Amino acid sequence: QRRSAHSVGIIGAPFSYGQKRRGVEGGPQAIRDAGLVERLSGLGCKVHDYGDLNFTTVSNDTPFNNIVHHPRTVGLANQSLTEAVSRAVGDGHLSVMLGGDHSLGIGSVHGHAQQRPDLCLIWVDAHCDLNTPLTSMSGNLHGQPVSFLIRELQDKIPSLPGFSWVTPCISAKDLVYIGVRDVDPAEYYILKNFGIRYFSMKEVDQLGIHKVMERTFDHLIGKQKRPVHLSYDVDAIDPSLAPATGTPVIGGLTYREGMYIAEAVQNTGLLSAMDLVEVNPKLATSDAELNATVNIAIDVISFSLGQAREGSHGKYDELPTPS
Ligand code: 6HN
Ligand code: MN
Ligand code: MN
Ligand code: MN
Repeated sequence: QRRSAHSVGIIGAPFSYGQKRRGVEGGPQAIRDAGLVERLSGLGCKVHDYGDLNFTTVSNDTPFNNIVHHPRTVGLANQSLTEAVSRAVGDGHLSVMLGGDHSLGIGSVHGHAQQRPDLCLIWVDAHCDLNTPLTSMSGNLHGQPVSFLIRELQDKIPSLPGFSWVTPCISAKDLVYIGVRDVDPAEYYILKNFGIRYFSMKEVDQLGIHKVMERTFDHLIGKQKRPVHLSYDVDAIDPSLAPATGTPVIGGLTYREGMYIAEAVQNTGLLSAMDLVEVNPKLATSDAELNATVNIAIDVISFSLGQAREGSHGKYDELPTPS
C-alpha cells in the first residue's frame, strides 16, 4: 500500500549510566555515521536532526539503598530527554530516540505521553526491564524503566533521588512485550499479577511472528485508534546477528522476525515515537561485529518508517519510454 512520507525528528541520547558497561553512549554517533539520515531521506522521510542531548553527570551520586546506581544522573538525563521528545512530537515529528542504554525509555515514553496521553507501548527486548528499585539484583536502572511508567505499580516504587518529576503514564493493559527470554523472578511476578501481555520467544516459536503482531494490535488497538510508542532494544535480535550490546541473550529474534515487527508497526500507520537502544560500539570485537549491529539498528528504524521488503511505491509515476 501507499505510505505517506513521515516527518521524523531524530534525538541522540549518548548515555550509559543506566548500566555499568561504558561505550553505549557511542550508539548515536555510530548509528549516524553509518548513514541513518541518508537512509531515511532516501525513503522519502523529511528528517529534522535535533542533534545529541548534553547530559550532566551528577557528582556524589551515591547508590539508592546501596544498590541502585547513579539515580540522580539517570533521573536528570531522563528529565531532559522528556522535554526533547515532547518538543519533537509537539513540533509534528515522529520522534526517533537513539540510545544510549534503555533507562532512557523512561524519559522517551514520558515525553511522548505529554503530547499523546493515549499512547500504547510495544517493548521489543530480550528483557522486560520491569524490575522495581527494590527488586533489582543488578542495581542497573536500564533493567527498571518500565516499572516507573505503569500506574498500577506505583505504590511499589520508592522515591528515588532525581526521579521526583516522573509520573507514570501508561496502564498495564497498554503495554505488550515481544522477544523476551530473560525474565527475573520479580519481573515474572509483575507480568502475571498485573496482567501484562507478553510474547516471549516461546510464543514467537509457537505462533509465528505474524500472529504475534496480530495479537499485539488486537490487544492494544481496538476500534479507537491510538498512537504507538515502539521501544526497540537491539538485544531483542539474536546476538549472533547483533553482538555489540551489553546484555546479550542467546535465542533471539531472527533478522526477518526483527524486521517483520518493524514493518507491522509501520503498517498500522499509528507509530508516533520510537527508541533504538543498547548499541554499544565498544563491545564489538571486530569491525564486522560493529557494522552488523549498527546496520541492524538502522534497518529496524528504516523498516519502522516505511522501508518495505516488497518494494515501495513512489519513485515512478510511469515507466520511461524508449524514444
Ligand atoms: N536491558 N534483568 C536484568 C537487570 O539487570 O535487571 C537485565 C536488564 C537488561 C536491560 O537490556 O535494557
Ligand atoms: Mn523540524
Ligand atoms: Mn532493554
Ligand atoms: Mn535488553
